Amino acid sequence: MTFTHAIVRRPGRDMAAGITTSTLGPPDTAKAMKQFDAYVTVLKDCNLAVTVLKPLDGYPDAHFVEDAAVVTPDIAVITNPGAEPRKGETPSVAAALKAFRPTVDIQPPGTLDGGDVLMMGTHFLIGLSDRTNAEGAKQLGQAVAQFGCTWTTIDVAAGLHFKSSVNAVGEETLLTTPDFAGHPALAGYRRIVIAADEAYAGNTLLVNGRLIMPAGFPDTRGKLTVLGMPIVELDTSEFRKMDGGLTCLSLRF
Ligand code: CIR
Repeated sequence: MTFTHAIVRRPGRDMAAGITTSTLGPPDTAKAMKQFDAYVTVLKDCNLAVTVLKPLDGYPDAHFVEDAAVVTPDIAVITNPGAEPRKGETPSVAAALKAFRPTVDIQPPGTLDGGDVLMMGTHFLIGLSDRTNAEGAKQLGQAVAQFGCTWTTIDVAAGLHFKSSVNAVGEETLLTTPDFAGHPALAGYRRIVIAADEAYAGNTLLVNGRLIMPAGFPDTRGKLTVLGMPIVELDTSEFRKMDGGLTCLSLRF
């Protein structure tokens, strides 16, 4: 799929107050800003027009914009994030998306985080996690089914979101951690399985023929080389401290 746009949000100075399970210590905010700027530069290098939203006061995770919406070629589904402190992030993302797509809202009791949704062409893989429940997945599935898309759910037994572990690195190719490699829902795809000690590299992003991967995972980089695409490594250390990574930092469409 070719993307033309991305929406990102500059991290706020309060980003260290976000939710995390990581034991890597607090993020260095100044360093995170530089990492964010480098990320935006790479998205622009991939020929995307990038909309940069302002930090959202009181929402220290709001720069992880991917969780607030799922943007398809037809619609933008505005999520109901599963974590209570993140629910107020969606209105400003919905406002930004209204210029591009009709919007549809996930309604409670459905909860959904965009990080659990992987679009493989017209098929949606939807992770059921601590953030995304069956009702939220069903509402998303029904919304995209109106446009001829199909969907299936997958239990997320490892990692925060489904895309913490599994991502598209080709139209029919997935990069996956060993935890998901044998899952029946992924059986129809070519799978590149990364080593367990490089699990964070599962959060690699394919944009317009380029692979953007977190820096410092040489084994995974070697495995991705066979795809013959340019690979760009980005340092995401400060976002990793907050359980985030490359896919979480943007909405691409
Ligand atoms: C959270 O726990 O919600 C944030 N600290 C991290 C969100 C990462 N988002 C993503 O993987 N899509």
